[in-house]
Amino acid sequence: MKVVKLEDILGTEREVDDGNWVSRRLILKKDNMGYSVHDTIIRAGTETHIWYQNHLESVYCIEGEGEVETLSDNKIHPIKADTLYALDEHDEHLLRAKTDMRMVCVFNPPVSGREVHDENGVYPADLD
Ligand code: 9YT
Repeated sequence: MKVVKLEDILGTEREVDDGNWVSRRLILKKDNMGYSVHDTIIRAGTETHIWYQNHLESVYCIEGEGEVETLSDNKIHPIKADTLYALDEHDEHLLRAKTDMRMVCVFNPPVSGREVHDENGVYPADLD
């Protein structure tokens, strides 16, 4: 069994800062769980274009407030603490944070930790 503490991964390669967000990867592909688990802070006042064409993601907001706009229908989905959104159709979206938002994110397939969003907000498929 594994126990992972956030305090032990801060400042390591498992902490990835993209400017709009900082993601602490608690579980990655190399942990062989079949998914990855991230504790991500979305910074207040940011808007991020995201389109995970190669991944499914569930995002559970545990602190803060913002919204997701799905670009297929331009619907605005208010997100605050205790709300989960699931990108079950690889939904292209804009994530806007009104305050800092703390999100627990689960990715299937798991991310390796080396992905960065490309210009379309996409992570590449299945890096090792
Ligand atoms: C909520 C979301 O998708 N934020 C972007 C970062 C992503 N969660 C990650 O790589 O940890």
